[in-house]
Amino acid sequence: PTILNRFISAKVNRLKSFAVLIDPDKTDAAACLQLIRHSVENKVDFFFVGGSLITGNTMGQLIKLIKTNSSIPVILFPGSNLHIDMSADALLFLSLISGRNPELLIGQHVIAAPVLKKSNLEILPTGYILIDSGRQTTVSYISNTTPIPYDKPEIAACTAMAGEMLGLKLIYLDGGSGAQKQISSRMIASVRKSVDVPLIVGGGIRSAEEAAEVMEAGADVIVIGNGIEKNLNLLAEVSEKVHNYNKALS
Ligand code: 1GP
Repeated sequence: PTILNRFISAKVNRLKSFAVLIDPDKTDAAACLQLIRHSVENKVDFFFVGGSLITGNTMGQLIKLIKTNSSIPVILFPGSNLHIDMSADALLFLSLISGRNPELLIGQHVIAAPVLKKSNLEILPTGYILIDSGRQTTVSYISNTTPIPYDKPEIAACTAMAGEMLGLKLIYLDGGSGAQKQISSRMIASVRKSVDVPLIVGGGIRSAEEAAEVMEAGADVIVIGNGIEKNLNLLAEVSEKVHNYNKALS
C-alpha cells in the first residue's frame, strides 16, 4: 500500500502511529545509526527527515544510512524546495495554511512541482498548521508567519476544515521543533472532530505521558524529534505506549 493509504487505514482502524523526526543538522552518522537501530527494534512507523533550516549537506547520506539499515519509510519534511531528496519514499507537500505567506501556501510548490512530477516520491498533500508554543521557534521565524494562538482551538479547527475542503489529505498540527509545551488536548480534540483526514501532531513532546495525552486527544500520528535527541530512551517508552494503545483496541 502507498504511504498515504497506510495513514488512512490506520486512522480508520483507530490505530496510532509513531514518527521519529531526524534533523540532518543535529546528528552524526554514529548517533544516527544508533537511532535507526532503536527505531527498528521498537517498530517505529515512519522517519520524518527535515527541518525549517538545514545548514549542512548531509541529508542524502542520512537517508542512505536509513535505507541500508531499515525498511522504515522515509518521509521528507521540507522547510523549502531545497530540501527535496529523491532517495526518500515520500514528501509532505506542506501548505502552511495557518500562515498568510503566499510563498509557503503555493509559491514554493509551483517551483518544486515539475521536479516532483518526474520523481518517484509519493506526494502527500498536507495542511500544515503552526501553533504558538510559548516561544518563537525556528519555523515561525523562518516561515515569516504568525502561528495560531495556543488557546484558540476554534481557529485551528476552522483552518483544518478549510484545508480538508481544499483537498489536502493530511493535517499536521505543529508547535514547532523544541516547542515549550505540546499542543493542548483541547485543540487536538477540536481539530480531530472537525476533519476526517489523518491528523499528525508534533512539537515539544518530551515524555511518554505527554505522547499518550496527544494520542488520547485524537492525534493519529505522533512526531518526536528533540525529545529523542536529548534522551534516546524516550523512543522505546513512547513506542510502548503506542503499541499498548493499539493492542488494547484489538
Ligand atoms: C517539529 O513536530 C516536530 O516540527 C517535532 O518537534 O522536535 O519538538 O519533538 P520536536
